[in-house]
Amino acid sequence: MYSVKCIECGKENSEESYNCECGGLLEVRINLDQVEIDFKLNGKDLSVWKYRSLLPVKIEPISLKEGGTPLYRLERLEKELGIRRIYVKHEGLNPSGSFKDRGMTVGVTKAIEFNRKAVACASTGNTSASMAMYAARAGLKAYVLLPAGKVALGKVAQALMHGAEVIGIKGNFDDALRIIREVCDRLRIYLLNSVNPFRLEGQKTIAYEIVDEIGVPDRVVLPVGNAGNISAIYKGFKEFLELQLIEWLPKMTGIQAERSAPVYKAFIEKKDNIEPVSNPETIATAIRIGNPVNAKKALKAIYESKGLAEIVSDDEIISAQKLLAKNGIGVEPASAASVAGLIKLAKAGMIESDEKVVCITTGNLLKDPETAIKVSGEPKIVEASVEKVMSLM
Ligand code: AN7
Repeated sequence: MYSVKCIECGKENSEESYNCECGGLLEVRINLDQVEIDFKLNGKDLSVWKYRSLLPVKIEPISLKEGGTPLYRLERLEKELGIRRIYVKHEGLNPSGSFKDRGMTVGVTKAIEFNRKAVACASTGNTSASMAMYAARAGLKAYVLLPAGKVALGKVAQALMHGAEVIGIKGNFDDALRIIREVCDRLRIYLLNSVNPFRLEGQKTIAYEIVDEIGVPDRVVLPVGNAGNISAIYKGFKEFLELQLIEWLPKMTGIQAERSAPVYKAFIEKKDNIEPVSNPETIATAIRIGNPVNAKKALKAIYESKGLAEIVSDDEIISAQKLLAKNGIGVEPASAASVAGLIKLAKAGMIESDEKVVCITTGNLLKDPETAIKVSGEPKIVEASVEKVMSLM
């Protein structure tokens, strides 16, 4: 019903490998002509597991009821930018507060299928929080490698509280991923970074849910770090196209922080792979990544769908975070990059006025309380009296 194949040489690999012998990335291929679709696209009961018939698992999944995230319209921004429809799909409302839960419910289920006792990841924060939560649920040992001092507080708290062994390294995310890959090979620990093709299978359900609720959009805009999510969502749309559930593919539009932008740079230079950025930096620490492992898949998604890549500054990210907050949508900085990118592209005339656009906000405001307070200002402190309080109102 599915197989794991190399995107470069096409060779079938074992389900438990993360890389082809030729070095190519792996992808799960669902045999779509044999699938019996047992869901209705009626906008109801959205969740990752509504689409189980298109997900490659053989056992009852380890689930915390992920997916089914809300889609909000931004009417004021539609008017301001002159775009027909702008939606935000708020992935920050998943169980651990980010889209990673969609991938982890599948990834941790595979760890159980493969009879593993431990899972591990390198992370800018959200992957580790999500993995720790699902590993706890499944009763697995969890090991997390983080770039020390560069992970938002809420995410570290989650990884620790859910019982992961949390190790900070004196290096960045890219160093952490290189190290954990080797450690996982040596100790036969199951690796749950997005080189694991099953992670992306869960995340492709973002595309399914969007179609389920509003039909196929013209464009999907999202932040790009390790470039897994853009690849996963594109795969979801492509599968629906092949199943003739939709009639076109949305333009996949990836947004990076300007000093962590290898995918953007490759896009501008019309290349099909990136050159790593050695010292990535941004206030959006979730996407502070210089050597995204899924870059090839992501660039393919952007080119094939006639999409775009764009960069945004930290100031633009924070403005968009505040704009979303003023619309009642609380997101962490990386998530706001999607909306910041849309605003920049729209002002540059790169978005058609009749487009139906969906921005993915990938993580919750509470993930990074320190940045939120830093950019909003501290609360005012006064004597405990009615007069003093009223003097500030
Ligand atoms: C909020 O947690 O890479 O392009 O280790 O946390 O699929 O990597 C997080 C990435 C966007 C980028 N928004 O997604 C990690 C990690 C948020 C994120 C991304 C991340 P990818």
